[in-house]
Amino acid sequence: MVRLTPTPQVPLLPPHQRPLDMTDLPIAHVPRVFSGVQPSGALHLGNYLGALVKFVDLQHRMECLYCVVDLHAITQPQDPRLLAAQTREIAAAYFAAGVDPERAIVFAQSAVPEHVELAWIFNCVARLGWLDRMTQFKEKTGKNKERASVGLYTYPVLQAADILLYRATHVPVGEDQKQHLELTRDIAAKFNHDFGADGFFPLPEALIEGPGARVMSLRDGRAKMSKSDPSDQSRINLLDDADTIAQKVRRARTDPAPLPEAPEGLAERPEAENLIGLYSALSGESVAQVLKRFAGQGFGVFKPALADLMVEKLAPITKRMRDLMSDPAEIDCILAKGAERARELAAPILAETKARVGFL
Ligand code: AQP
Repeated sequence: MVRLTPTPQVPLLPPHQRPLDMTDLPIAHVPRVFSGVQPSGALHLGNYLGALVKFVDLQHRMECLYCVVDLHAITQPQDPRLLAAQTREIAAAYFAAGVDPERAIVFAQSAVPEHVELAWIFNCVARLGWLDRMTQFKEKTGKNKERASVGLYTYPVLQAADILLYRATHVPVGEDQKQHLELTRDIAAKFNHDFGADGFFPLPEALIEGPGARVMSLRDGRAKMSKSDPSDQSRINLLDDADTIAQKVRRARTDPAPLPEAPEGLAERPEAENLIGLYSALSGESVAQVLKRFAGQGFGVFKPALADLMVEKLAPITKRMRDLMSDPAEIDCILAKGAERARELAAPILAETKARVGFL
């Protein structure tokens, strides 16, 4: 659960006033949200429901930083001619979904070099054994581990730095990021322990709950919807037009049985469960309510209703995204201002971290 009552923040000491034993901790942490999306391809419905919807909601309740994590994107090959455009596209998606850059701090990760500096320190805190257990690295590399970049392997360490650089306490993400968040907590706890800094870094909470926490591929109900899936038919992109959405939903893999009367009837039917889950997430109705309406019907009836709902919800976002993307200079300006604000928050935290490590 999100804690909404702010706790007072103990200000960081300027380096020259810092006592050597630093026993002024633990620190009460201001509730602060950090999250990001990689500009590694077209944003899809999973990113929207798993992350963006939560970003919009949280900005009204807490201080929020939303980053376009371009340093993460280059852990896998990116076309340099496209990366900047994709970074702007993610920012446009944030704003089109309802993130207000006056309220939340929105910026590109590479514009705040403090992320990389803290990541190096954390590379020396995290243990190889911890990273060896990360399932996303295994999923992304498959049998080609030897050819993966070192950056892809240490990706979760950079993610820990992204979050802890601002001493963020809450991280809205989809379910696929749960393990990485646990690693962030382990790194925070080990740093605090190793450097006698009890409570210096918070142990951030993942905000995963919500109906769109795990959106699955339209081609395989057991694989998550992903930007990097080679099949465009596997996902609904935020920039897809109405006809494309209708066609993708029509072609989505399903089974021949009619829809059940209750959620239990969706067990062992991953594709049906995914489509019903999408209807529920987009309509705001519970899965049980959706099933009540469509029980006994085949996908021939359900799919057009789902496609209509998707178009109704996504079309205004798509339009706003396109409008915003027609003015790249404006997006760059908003991101640059956001980076300045982010650096102001990060600087004293990084300075304190470096002092604790023993750097002059
Ligand atoms: N299928 C999904 N369902 C729910 N949430 C999802 N997210 C991603 N896929 C789903 C959430 O979107 C946020 C941004 O993700 P990301 O782009 O930074 O990284 P990712 O999780 O690796 O997303 P993709 O789409 O699978 O990208 P690629 O293919 O480039 O790796 C995160 O909060 C994530 O949980």
